[in-house]
Amino acid sequence: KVNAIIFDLDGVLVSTDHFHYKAWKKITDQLLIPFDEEVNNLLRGVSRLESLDIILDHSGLEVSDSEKKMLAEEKNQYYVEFLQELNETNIDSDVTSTLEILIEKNYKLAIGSSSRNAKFILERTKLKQYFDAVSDGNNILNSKPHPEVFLKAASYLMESPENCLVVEDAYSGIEAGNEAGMITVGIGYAADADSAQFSIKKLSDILEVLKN
Ligand code: G16
Ligand code: MG
Repeated sequence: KVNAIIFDLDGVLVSTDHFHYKAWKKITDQLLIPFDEEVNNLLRGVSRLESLDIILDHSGLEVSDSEKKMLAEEKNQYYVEFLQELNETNIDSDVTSTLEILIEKNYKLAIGSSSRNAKFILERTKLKQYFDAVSDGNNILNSKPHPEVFLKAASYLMESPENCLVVEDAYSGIEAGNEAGMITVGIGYAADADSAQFSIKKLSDILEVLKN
């Protein structure tokens, strides 16, 4: 029985994925290394530093650990600059109406995001009010596909994993949800992930999934 729903943030509730792309693109242009949407898709759900490793791996460029730290920080400065444009008008009405219906149906709702900027994004978009708990990049040691971020969310909600459903746009996030022993639903980029137990086109389709 599903009691709680854990939502990934970037790519599920809000389209910040494009801001991540633009911020990394500034860095890769400076370094004169290639970076495209295809590589960007590999960064979904992956932590900041691990994302940089993936980008560097694709380019063959080697940099020191201290330089990596600086580059990741610089990327975040660009990203946070883009986030200043974000507000509640950037949230699809399908998202807010679905969250409202789920609350009315007494589901507990949480965020399970790899981002260290999750709370800032939730505040800027006025999404924060819908959630009973936020598990994000600040409270985990291992990022997706490790299940930690979702297991923490479940424990904040005081629910056992088998009663939780995860909505994800990243393959790494579907893997993390499965690993956590939760029901997994793929959307967006992960809508055709074979490993997801369900696949939806828009967030409100989750209401149909819950009838199963
Ligand atoms: C998001 C994005 C990733 C990003 C990660 C870390 O995760 O999908 O691309 O690298 O957060 O973000 P930050 O640099 O803000 O800490 P999610 O889990 O919400 O999709
Ligand atoms: Mg995501």
